[in-house]
Amino acid sequence: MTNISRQRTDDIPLDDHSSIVYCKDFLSPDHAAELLSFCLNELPWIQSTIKMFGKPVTIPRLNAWFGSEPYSYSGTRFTALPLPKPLEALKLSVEKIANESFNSVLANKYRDGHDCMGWHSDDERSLGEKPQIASVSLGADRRFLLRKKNDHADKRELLLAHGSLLLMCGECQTQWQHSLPRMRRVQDSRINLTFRFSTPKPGSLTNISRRVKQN
Ligand SMILES: O=C(O)CCC(=O)C(=O)O
Ligand SMILES: [Mn+2]
Repeated sequence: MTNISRQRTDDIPLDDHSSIVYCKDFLSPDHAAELLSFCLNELPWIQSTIKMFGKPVTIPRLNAWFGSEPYSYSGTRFTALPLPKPLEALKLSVEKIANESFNSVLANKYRDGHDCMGWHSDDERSLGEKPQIASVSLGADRRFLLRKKNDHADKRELLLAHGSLLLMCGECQTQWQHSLPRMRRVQDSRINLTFRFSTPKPGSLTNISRRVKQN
């Protein structure tokens, strides 16, 4: 069954070991507008080509990757860029709510409702066993779907609003998949910023800070 959540701050259990937290009014309207304009105009967006069934496919969105380590995704390698100042400040606010430290951000730009992201989990090995993923949305409201990996009929649906924060917790990435479907009527752009903790590869010179915050 599909549930649409419209509550302001919503702790939504998915199963005994997985939950999501949705904070609709995470950012003030002014801060959200400022960040949206910064991300649209200042981030170094690129459109990647990935390999699907051995064939190159241009993905239907733009990306930028910030952190200390490069990021690989379906054969594409993103060079890590330093986090711009406005996103550094945002990271601190996200960390307070998530009670966890993050060291990387994957930014997605959906130019309009034709851009989308298919079913997947954020389960790269570098993210660890049960990664918490924190996701800030700016711009056009878009549907966000979750489905259980071993029972695709078990689904949830949220409308991710401008200025909201979504936390995916527990076994969300091992037991569930998520996607952002096309919404052809939507003409405005949407930015999504996912905050992650990515463990550097052995031999990397990066200093790992403690993952769980102590305060
Ligand atoms: O745009 C979104 O809300 C989802 C982004 C996402 O799932 C990802 O970057 O892995
Ligand atoms: Mn994801």
